[in-house]
Amino acid sequence: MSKHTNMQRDVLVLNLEEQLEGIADEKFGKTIKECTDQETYYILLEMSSRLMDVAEVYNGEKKVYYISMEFLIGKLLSNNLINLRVYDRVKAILEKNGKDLSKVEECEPEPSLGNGGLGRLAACFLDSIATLGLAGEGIGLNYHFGLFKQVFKDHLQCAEKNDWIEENSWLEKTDTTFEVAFGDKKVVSRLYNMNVVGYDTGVNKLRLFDIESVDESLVKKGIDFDKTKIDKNLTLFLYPDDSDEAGNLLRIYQEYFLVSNAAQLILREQKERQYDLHELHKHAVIQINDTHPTMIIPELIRILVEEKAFNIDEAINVVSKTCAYTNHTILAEALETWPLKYLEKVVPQLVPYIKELDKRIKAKYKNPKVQIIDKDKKVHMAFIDIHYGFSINGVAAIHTDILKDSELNDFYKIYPEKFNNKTNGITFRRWLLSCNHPLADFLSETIGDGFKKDANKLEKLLEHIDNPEVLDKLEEIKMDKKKELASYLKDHENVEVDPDSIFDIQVKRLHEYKRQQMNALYIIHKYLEIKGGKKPVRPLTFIFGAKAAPAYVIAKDIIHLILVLQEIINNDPDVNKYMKVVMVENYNVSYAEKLIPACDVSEQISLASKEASGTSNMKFMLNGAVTLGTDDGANVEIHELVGDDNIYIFGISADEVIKHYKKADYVSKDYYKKSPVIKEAVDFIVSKECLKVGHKENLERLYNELLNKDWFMTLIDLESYIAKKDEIFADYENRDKWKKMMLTNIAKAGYFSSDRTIAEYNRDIWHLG
Ligand code: TH1
Repeated sequence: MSKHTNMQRDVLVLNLEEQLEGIADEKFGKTIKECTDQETYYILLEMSSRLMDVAEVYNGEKKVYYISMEFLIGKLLSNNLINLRVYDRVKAILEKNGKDLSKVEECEPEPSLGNGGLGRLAACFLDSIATLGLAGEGIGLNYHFGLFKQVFKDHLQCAEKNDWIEENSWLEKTDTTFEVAFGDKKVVSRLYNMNVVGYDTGVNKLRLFDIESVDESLVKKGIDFDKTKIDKNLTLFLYPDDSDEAGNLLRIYQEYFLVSNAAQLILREQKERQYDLHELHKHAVIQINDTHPTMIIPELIRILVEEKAFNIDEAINVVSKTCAYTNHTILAEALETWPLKYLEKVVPQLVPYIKELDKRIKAKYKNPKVQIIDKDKKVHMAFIDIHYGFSINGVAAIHTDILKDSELNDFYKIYPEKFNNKTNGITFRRWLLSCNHPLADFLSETIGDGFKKDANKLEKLLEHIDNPEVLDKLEEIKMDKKKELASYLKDHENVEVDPDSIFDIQVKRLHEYKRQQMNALYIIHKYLEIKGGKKPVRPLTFIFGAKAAPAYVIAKDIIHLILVLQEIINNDPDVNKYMKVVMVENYNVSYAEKLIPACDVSEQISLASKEASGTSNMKFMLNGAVTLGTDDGANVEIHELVGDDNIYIFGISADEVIKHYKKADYVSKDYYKKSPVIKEAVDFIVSKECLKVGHKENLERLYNELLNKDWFMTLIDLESYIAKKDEIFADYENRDKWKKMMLTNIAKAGYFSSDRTIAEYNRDIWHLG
């Protein structure tokens, strides 16, 4: 921080109370005491903005541009106060004035600019980039209604718009506008900025582009709107229904809108700084977050050739040295391949460049599996990134190995030097300091607060593994968090849960590969056991949070099943003393911040090989939960770090799964026929009890899916899952063992700080000064 700005900050912070009173008076003509919680939120928003305005702005010779369709930033107030190092003072000042900061936090609307892990990762990365003092910015879109807001009606998921933008917000409207030309129309964009403040450091920007002509009134009921009115709908929602052609086209319009703006912004900055564009790669590195922003590659090449007098070889050369790609999934349906005819309609100006890039590969390699445009005239976006970017990384060790050895093996053989792993991470500012103050404070008391800047210092906690006071305190903090959650669930979901029960939590996007349906089958199994007279030693609370993509029929059926089970079980007097089920409505970042600190058992049960990394697994362990999972994604690394004794692993291995897919020899019905336990649980889905509460169509469809398809092999792992889960619940009674497992998980979580991840990106890919 420069001397000058430092002084300005000191003045503001020294007189914090006066400043806050001043803002209250200016804005509302009131004292803080007289302000409502809502007004107090706006006062703190203003105060934070002033502090951020005097913080150092990073301006290196080289900058990273993290381009992403999603930035799941969550609420910002609490985090910004923590990173600005004024949280405790603000809290005390508010208390003095009869206000509770946590109530004030509730007034902030939550932006939902992401689906799940991929978007939240981008947000954690921005926090770490700023914290490490690196020059970097995020470039994304300013969706007016974000991802939909989930409501349950009649045990079904319904989607409504999430109206989050207010007059006063963290968004700053700028004067920057660009023209974006599509094949059939032009729109004008406008840039909005959000400050991203590092922990005790300076600020970077998140750049969010919007269109001037957007029309919110296009959305009539739920989330339905006319998908063809691009100039009015472009930035209304994230990831519109992609079940039809109009939805797919809209997604391509959005993606091109993002990259066209990004390219214009980046090139304008190069010009302002008088850099030679032939040296673009020395001043800019573009990290492409999954394939969604891949069109930045042909777009930059096009601009350099058509507007900057580059020849095509020069343009391809410099762009290839500037762009790096992160792969987040091997699921075929998530790897974007756009029909060439869609691109011809939306972005005809890019098509000659994509064809040129394709032609060069066809001339060099005969292998049909590495071609950008395939024989069906589909464009493989990831292949553009791999051929014409300088780095490709997976997001956990096992995931990168699968990319190298199977999924992208043909490419690995061509470009072994481009492949690298960057195991995901999470920001400890949000996922410990902000969401779990009691734990963060206790850790500071016990091991000093060095861990706040260097997460590896958490390992010091291991020195206390035999200290009963420390162990008891960890247990007490967990219990307090469970009580808080129980009271929140009572108020918001109208479900009463016992804080003395085991809290078993699965929160993540709803997808068959993540196997929420397997968790539901266990719940059925337990329910039937209790009905049959076998009671658990301690009550069990099963909590879910998940949104299903509106066009993903089976995912919505799984939500339906869970809501039906919730209704049956919670209202059955024979059973509800022993178990409860809660599917929380509209799971989002703020909900995660309440659920994660209260969790005992973290469910990470994806079919091995399918979860690229997972990041909730890291958040849960950091907050003292024990993982029940498959050897998949980052679970593998958690397993290595905590050892066999501090994690519960079950199920077939990634290698076995890959073999089954290759041989196409998995038949779910065989498992159903062979095992009475499996049969009983699966049959219950279409039992009288379920049909009485739920809908025949949804339940039967799910039942048939499990019996006849089960693409993600739920039934192959169900028995070993049941056995492991019974084991983990039994071990919970061995309190000494359990508390030690909690401590070990917290102590070993340091590796999963996104500060480590970002330091690695910088060391291996970005090379920022
Ligand atoms: C997720 C992965 O599923 C998860 O394993 C990983 O931890 C996370 O990314 C961050 O790396 C993905 N989310 C999406 C969302 C879309 C498309 C692909 C992926 S992969 C829309």
